[in-house]
Amino acid sequence: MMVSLPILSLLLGFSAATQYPSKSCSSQDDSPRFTTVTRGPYSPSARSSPIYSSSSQAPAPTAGACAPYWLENIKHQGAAAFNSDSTYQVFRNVKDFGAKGDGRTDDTAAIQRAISSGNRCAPGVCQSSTTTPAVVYFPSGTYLISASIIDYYYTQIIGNPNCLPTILATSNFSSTRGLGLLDGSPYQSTGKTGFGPTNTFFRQVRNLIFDMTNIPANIAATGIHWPTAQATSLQNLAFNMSSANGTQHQGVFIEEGSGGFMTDLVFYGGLNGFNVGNQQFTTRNLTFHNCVTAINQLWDWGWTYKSISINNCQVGLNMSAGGPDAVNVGSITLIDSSIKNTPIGITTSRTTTSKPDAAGSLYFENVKLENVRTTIFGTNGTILAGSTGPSVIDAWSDGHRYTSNGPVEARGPISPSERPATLLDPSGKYYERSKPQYSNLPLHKFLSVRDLGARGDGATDDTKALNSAILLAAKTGKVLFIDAGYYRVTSTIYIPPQSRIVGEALSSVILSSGSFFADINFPQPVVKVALPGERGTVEWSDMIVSTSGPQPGAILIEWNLASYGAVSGMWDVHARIGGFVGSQLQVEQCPTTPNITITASNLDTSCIAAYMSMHVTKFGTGLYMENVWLWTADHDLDDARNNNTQITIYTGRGLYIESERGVIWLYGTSVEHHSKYQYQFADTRSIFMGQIQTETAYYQPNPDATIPFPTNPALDDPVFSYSTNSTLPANNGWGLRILRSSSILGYGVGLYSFFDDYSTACSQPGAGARCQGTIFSVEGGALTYGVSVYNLNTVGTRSMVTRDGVQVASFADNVSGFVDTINVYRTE
Ligand SMILES: *[C@@H]1O[C@H](CO)[C@@H](O)[C@H](O)[C@H]1NC(C)=O
Ligand SMILES: *[C@@H]1O[C@H](CO)[C@@H](O)[C@H](O)[C@H]1NC(C)=O
Ligand SMILES: *[C@@H]1O[C@H](CO)[C@@H](O)[C@H](O)[C@H]1NC(C)=O
Ligand SMILES: *[C@@H]1O[C@H](CO)[C@@H](O)[C@H](O)[C@H]1NC(C)=O
Ligand SMILES: *[C@@H]1O[C@H](CO)[C@@H](O)[C@H](O)[C@H]1NC(C)=O
Ligand SMILES: *[C@@H]1O[C@H](CO)[C@@H](O)[C@H](O)[C@H]1NC(C)=O
Ligand SMILES: *[C@@H]1O[C@H](CO)[C@@H](O)[C@H](O)[C@H]1NC(C)=O
Ligand SMILES: *[C@@H]1O[C@H](CO)[C@@H](O)[C@H](O)[C@H]1NC(C)=O
Ligand SMILES: *[C@@H]1O[C@H](CO)[C@@H](O)[C@H](O)[C@H]1NC(C)=O
Ligand SMILES: CC(=O)N[C@H]1CO[C@H](CO)[C@@H](O)[C@@H]1O
Repeated sequence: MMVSLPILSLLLGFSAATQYPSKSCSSQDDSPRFTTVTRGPYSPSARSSPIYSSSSQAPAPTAGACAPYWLENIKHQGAAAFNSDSTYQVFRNVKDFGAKGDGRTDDTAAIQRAISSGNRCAPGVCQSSTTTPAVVYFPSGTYLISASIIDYYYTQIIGNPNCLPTILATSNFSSTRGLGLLDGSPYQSTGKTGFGPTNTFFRQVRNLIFDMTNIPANIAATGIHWPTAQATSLQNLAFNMSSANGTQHQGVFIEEGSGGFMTDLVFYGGLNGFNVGNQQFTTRNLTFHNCVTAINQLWDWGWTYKSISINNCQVGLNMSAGGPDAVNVGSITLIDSSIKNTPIGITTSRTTTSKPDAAGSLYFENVKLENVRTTIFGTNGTILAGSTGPSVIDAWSDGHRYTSNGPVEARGPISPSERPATLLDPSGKYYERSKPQYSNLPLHKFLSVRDLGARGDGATDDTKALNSAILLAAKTGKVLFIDAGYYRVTSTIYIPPQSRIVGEALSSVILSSGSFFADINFPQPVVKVALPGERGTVEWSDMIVSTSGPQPGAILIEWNLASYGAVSGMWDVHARIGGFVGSQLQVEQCPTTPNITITASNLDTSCIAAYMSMHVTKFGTGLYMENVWLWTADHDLDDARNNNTQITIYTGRGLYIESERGVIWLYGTSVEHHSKYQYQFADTRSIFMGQIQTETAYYQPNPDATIPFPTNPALDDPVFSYSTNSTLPANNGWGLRILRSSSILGYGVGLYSFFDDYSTACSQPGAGARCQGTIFSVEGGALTYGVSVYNLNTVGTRSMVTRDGVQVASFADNVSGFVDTINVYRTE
């Protein structure tokens, strides 16, 4: 998304020179007397035996024996298809740029060369670009740095996962260049970060240790500064900070943006492990040891914390920013986590009279405690006592509840969600699984699609070559490496069961084109994962599916695969529709037309770019999706004016799930700017959502959701009727529509409507949420049950939830700053 929001202006004054004020820990001394409570073991009512275990990374070999990593040694043939420099290098090994990794040589300049060479998109100079992607690879070693490494747009920074390389700061580390050992978007002289924080997409950092222990404890050192947005991830990183009394170190610092996903991070020491604020984020498997405050929440709308382990800290999660008169934190969802040997679990500033009314909303479920003096500490002392011995809090919430009726201002225990056993691991936690990196597979277990004849040059028709490479890899049990490139396809790409496919630099793009995908009444999948009825598993990561030119009949991903007893996954696989070189759907072709009334007859049909982003059919089941962004571009990433110029691209539907069995996990997914809906679930069940996020198309209601896509009853399309009554809310697409479905669990749901025909006046604070009438629809009468949504945040929408067409919750009852927040919504 690309709006700048008022709340951010509070933080824009922040710069590298003005460090975030360090906080005093003295409030611990005011903590209330020690209290003990013991609760029974966690026992969600619907639990029976789970069917699989949450898997982890392959264990790293013992020190000294560092196994080679296939990515380091595979032939490097990835290319930037639409970069005019034919010698442009996608894969960069930092050692080829002069880095020594010997722990003695200052590698700062060499690492920076590896990132910047090739005329790439630099912060402060370039807003965004898709033509200069890079993998910056670190072999094992210790890389000494004396100043910040500055990240560029569209960069994957990857270390050898078999023995994590260490980025070691010198004792005289200079912070004049940036904020942090790695600065994802350094502050410029303008006082703003280099890349617009809500437009900083397509980047990753994984498999590294950031060691700050040489930097004196009293210096406010930062591991990673990461003000980013969708399609970004941090994975498998450790932060080693000073544990000295008075330490000012922090691990990850985020002050703005619209994220995003992070997982498998470990923090040692420091004042704050996490010091973060952003519209929304999904974060899981974070472990904190010996931090003063494990998580300091600066602000948010919604943030989902899953599988968090906090050990030997002073404070677990401080969400009291702003104080009761101006609560900064919209909502926090914390599940399947533990807090141990930490005097204060959570501090909040929410009270019955705090402002804004619905802010500071907190939901937690299945949280283990051990030796925690106070679980929740409020402005006037203990809100929820702690526990000396081990105990579990099944579920507890603080905020606006809509259960049998609402709103009810509620604080206290609540019955936990009824968790379908099919979604759980053996310990009763929701199943989770990190992106496979194949660290223990030898190089000969990989095939390169380019070796097998696919060109990926953006021009050649690669349909045949890609299809046969995928089949060969599946048949021979190999992982298919899709080298960076744009693979133009003119009919469907079929991914059979047992496929394992991995892309490069988030720039391995399947690009549909031509007449096969041109019929709005006869849509075709671009990528079809299994045929209906096929069983098995598929692993697919780090890729993008896109369209080129008008493709009104393109379904980007169709998922038919049935996985039972094992789980299939999509990690960092995104749909990107329009807004990049090669799409033929840029500002030249598809400008916005806010001052022209768009009708079926004057609508520019050459900008109808997809029928649907993703369809999980009746057959598809056992699907794990993590960090998946289905994006219809709202602006041009390769705008020649370097100004993120907005564009109008029409796509019909976002993510449609009609799986009969369900069993689908959505960790850190977002779906944006489709016409009829972003998410729609029909006749399905057992779906876990851990922070989902949507945006309504910016052009709506000009035109509204009735055009250009005809209603397809076979897909249970919502029926909109065109309204000429200007006092009625317009027919914009749904953010989330649930019909005839059960056991739908939303742990963090953000449904945003910022615009009315490209004007944001309708979503400004105090404007009366005028962008959209309704955004979240629960339908199907008694056939829909077991829907639980925690921390629903909406923007610009009058009615936050409707049940069978009747308003359940009005925004006016749940104002929470820029957003409106409901803490708990449950159907019967
Ligand atoms: C910083 O320390 C390194 C040794 O760790 C030394 O080589 C270098 O000269 C120092 N730089 C400055 C600017 O003091
Ligand atoms: C952290 O740094 C200390 C001091 O350099 C070192 O002893 C320790 O092994 C490091 N821990 C990790 C996890 O890197
Ligand atoms: C930490 O430092 C403060 C003041 O600098 C001092 O009062 C306190 O006793 C110290 N704590 C420990 C555990 O050393
Ligand atoms: C959590 O992250 C740590 C650190 O990367 C990793 O060792 C562990 O396997 C992860 N756990 C799971 C369940 O993935
Ligand atoms: C929590 O953070 C606030 C600043 O947002 C600070 O004033 C307060 O002291 C912190 N509370 C604790 C217990 O550290
Ligand atoms: C907290 O304490 C203050 C000062 O004693 C009091 O005015 C306020 O009403 C209390 N708030 C709550 C929620 O108890
Ligand atoms: C559209 O209309 C508004 C107000 O009527 C005007 O301010 C704006 O300049 C117009 N935009 C264009 C692109 O013509
Ligand atoms: C860049 O876009 C902004 C609005 O998004 C506009 O005000 C400004 O004039 C544009 N600048 C250029 C150089 O096009
Ligand atoms: C428009 O809708 C409003 C609200 O439902 C209604 O009161 C009004 O009569 C309608 N106007 C027309 C012209 O139908
Ligand atoms: C239930 C509840 O707290 N409702 C409040 C919603 O917000 C408005 C304005 O902020 C209050 O007036 C209501 O009391």
